[in-house]
Amino acid sequence: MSGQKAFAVLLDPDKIEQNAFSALLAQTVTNQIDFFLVGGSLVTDYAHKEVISAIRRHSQTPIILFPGNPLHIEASADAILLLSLISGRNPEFLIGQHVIAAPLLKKSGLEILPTGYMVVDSGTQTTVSYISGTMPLPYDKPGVAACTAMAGEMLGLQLIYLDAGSGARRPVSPEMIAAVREAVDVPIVVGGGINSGEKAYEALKAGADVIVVGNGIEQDPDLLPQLSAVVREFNQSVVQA
Ligand code: 1GP
Repeated sequence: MSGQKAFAVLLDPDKIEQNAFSALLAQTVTNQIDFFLVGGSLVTDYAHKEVISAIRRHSQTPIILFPGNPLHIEASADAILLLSLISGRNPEFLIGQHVIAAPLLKKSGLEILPTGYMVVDSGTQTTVSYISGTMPLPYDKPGVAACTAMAGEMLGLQLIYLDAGSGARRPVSPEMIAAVREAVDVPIVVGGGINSGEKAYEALKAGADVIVVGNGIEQDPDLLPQLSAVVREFNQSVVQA
């Protein structure tokens, strides 16, 4: 990671609507995005491969898998977030699924990005909390988040992903992002409920290195150019300062 802030667009193959997907891919030609994340909690229609090849036809932007389980492994992506759900206490999502996935991952040739995944309470129960059977981190406990991230970093995880969950009513608070930023040196990814330029800016200012946006872009096609501009302007202002 270059030290510059980055913008990632999340595509959930399970939710993609064809017209909106084509329009979004066309937008990514004229608006810089840094990564595509492909994934989600469920698999009802196994379309990962098709989604990845459609992206490849439009763009050279790296594609990173954001898996909910080993069924989401797809070798045609560039890399995978190997998520350890460190906000939870379910061994299946801390190590169990990883044991099942390890031989497939080794064969896939995907770049492995060991990630401390921290789900943060957003006021409603998220799919990931339900599926993983874990409690999210309390919204207003930045200190607990900081210690969790610190432990993740000490265990060798190379990224921390703070996630309020797809379509969250409120994103992770700037206070929590700042506390985690203070606690660890590894890059911090922040997602869930970022649906405006202001929220993106607040997350970046608090210390997020990468912002992930999925739902907001699906709801409002004008959001992608806005967020791309926010990240570019943020990076330029840091260079000039
Ligand atoms: C969800 O962090 C991602 O896991 C993105 O969330 O869909 O709310 O942008 P949104």
